[in-house]
Amino acid sequence: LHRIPHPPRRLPLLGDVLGVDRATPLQDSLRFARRLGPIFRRRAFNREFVFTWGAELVADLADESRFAKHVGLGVANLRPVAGDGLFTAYNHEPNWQLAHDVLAPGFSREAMAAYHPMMLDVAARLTDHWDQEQTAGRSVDVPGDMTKLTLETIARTGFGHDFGSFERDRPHPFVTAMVGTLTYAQRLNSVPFPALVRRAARRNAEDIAYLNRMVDDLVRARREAAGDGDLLDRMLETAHPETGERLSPENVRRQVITFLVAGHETTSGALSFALHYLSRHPEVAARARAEVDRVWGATDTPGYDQVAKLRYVRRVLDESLRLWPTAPAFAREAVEDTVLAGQHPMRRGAWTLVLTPMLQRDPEVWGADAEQFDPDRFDPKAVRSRPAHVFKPFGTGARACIGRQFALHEATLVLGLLLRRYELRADPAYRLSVTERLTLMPEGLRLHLDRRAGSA
Ligand code: MNH
Repeated sequence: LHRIPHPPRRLPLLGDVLGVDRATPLQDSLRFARRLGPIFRRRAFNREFVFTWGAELVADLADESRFAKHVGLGVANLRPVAGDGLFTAYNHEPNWQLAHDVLAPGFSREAMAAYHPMMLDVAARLTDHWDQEQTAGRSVDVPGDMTKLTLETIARTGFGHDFGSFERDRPHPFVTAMVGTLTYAQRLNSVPFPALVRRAARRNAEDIAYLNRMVDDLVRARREAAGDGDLLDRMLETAHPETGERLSPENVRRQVITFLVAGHETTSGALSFALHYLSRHPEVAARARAEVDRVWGATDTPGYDQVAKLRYVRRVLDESLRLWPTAPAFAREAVEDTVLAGQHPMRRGAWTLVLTPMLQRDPEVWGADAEQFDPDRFDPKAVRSRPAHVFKPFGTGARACIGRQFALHEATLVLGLLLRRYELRADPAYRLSVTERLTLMPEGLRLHLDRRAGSA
């Protein structure tokens, strides 16, 4: 451990908390990373964390025979909300494998193709809203509207539910409660004793109680009237293919909350960053738009297969997720005593936090212009020229994101629809500012729209 660098000046109790901002722990860590190199330590309130981002180290951490997901920090702080749901389950909890096996078919190609028309319906509500704003000469609230879109999409495809987000002036109480619990979970990492935030803790308990009530109502309604084979039907009805076991009612509640939260917040951020970059790179937007016109022809309601064919739009998305992976870190623990990359001894259970944004900006891998937005980094030749495990926005191994295809399909579809319908104009005064609540989101991003001639 003594070989791993740390900041020079350390306060006896506080540790390395000088010059850090409680609201932006991730961006602070990125600054430390640039100073201290591919592996470093940070201490706060007598707890010490090891951060890793060097490509060689991360590739070694991806070895599933020696390392596994660690449920720590922000993820562990979400246990009161999401319990042994898929995202927050410990590796050894039997409900992880059970839920994984029961729910994986909900993300198969067939399942995705069935979600596609529902995604189109929700996207039409977004474009209706944007048409109105455009006609009225108003700019649009990108992160706010992307959050409405992605919440409605997961609610509709997963649970046959409609939050009515686009008909509301203020976010749905579910969103407020969810943002509350995410912010609280992040904040717990930067206070020495939870007792210091007693009022926030009470607020958090209320948020969790609200989420539980809302989800219990939703599940009760479904038990009375069957759905159309969505995720919730699978949770309630599907027995494990081998053991015949089913998810318990308490676990179903945890899974519904998990999917409603994990299924929209990160996709919303990814779409928002992509729209920001498209508005700043008109030549990229023009190329992407030309591809949409070519692949979709005359139709504004593409079929399922016409989305995967938007190769360049997908590169725009990948490049946005490279610079701002919206779930910006994941933790790995040693499953046995081992030596990380032949250099750093780790005891069984020791863990480190992988800083994805730094991994994905490492100039040794991505070149001297790694901080620049350039979707051509993801053309197939360029991808083949890079080592494995240098692009990890969806995590790694058995506990990687189950919703990856879902998110990529939804986001590519929506970017295609928006590029086809609008020209995006950035506010020249806007400077990208990133807010953190475990996930990342561009703050205060508004865009002006022009309708394209000929779009229906
Ligand atoms: Mn998602 C796990 C990123 C969209 C549901 N997700 C993860 C992990 C990352 C991640 C990183 C691994 C975290 C860890 O190792 O601790 N997820 C994303 C990103 C997007 C995303 C960047 C969008 C862009 N995720 C989605 C969507 C859904 C979803 C959409 C659901 C519809 N994610 C999950 C679930 C897990 C997860 C569930 C936990 C999987 C497991 O541990 O088995």
